[in-house]
Amino acid sequence: MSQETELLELAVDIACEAGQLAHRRRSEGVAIAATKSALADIVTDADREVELLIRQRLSRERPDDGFLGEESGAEGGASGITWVVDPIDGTVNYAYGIPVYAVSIAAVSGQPDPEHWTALAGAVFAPALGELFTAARGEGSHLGRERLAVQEPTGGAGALLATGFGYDPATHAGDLARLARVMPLARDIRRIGSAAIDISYVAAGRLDGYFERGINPWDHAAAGLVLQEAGGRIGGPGGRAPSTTMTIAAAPELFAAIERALEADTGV
Ligand code: LIP
Repeated sequence: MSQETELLELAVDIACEAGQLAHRRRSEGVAIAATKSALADIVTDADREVELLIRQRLSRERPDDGFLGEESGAEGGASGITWVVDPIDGTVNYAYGIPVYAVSIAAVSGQPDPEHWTALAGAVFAPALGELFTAARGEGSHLGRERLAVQEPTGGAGALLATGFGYDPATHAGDLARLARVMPLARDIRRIGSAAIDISYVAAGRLDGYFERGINPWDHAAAGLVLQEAGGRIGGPGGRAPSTTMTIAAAPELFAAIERALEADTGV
């Protein structure tokens, strides 16, 4: 068994257990534990509990690996492998009872930042939807058992694009200006509320493309590999890695078109 497959099997096992916990806690009622970068940037007790479960499982089964989680931060390891985790991506959806949220778990090698890491395995599990997206480097990506392969949009009606808006209202004018610049490429826009699901949907052909300013490494680490292994591209403008400045995800030609549409972006 390859290292990638071994890491993926563990990611899937833990993501499924963690997702079932998140789903159970949602059914029991969700409490907001705190706000973070802005009033709209919330964390629930479930976010924290789910990340703790994931961290404890990984610590038991791979004690020498590093960890980078949205809620509990970073811890170095000795193995050269780091687990990049978003316990509940789509937290606002989760808090409102919108069943579109996912546990995102990726294993990466190298420095644990998107500019330098090599993603080896990724699992995105949406428990309320009963859908599991997986990828192992060099071994393809799947939705359940279905092999994924991205396609460029056809038919001339434009691309079905997804995006998002930051938690800080001060960023919304810039987000809307960027959306206006990309709109000529689109047949329509979706705002799904979970970057991991957005990017996985591009891999599955449910969206043609995605772009968003302000998402974090844990939001895209697993889904980005799912997309790459389906023949898609994830990154920032100018060949840079995805970052809080901008993340674009699409088949290669559409990626370039979105990148060009954003190139007048003043970064506001
Ligand atoms: C969310 C992203 C989403 C973005 C939200 C938020 P979280 O991550 O998945 O795409 O629009 O602002 O960043 O906070 O739910 O893990």
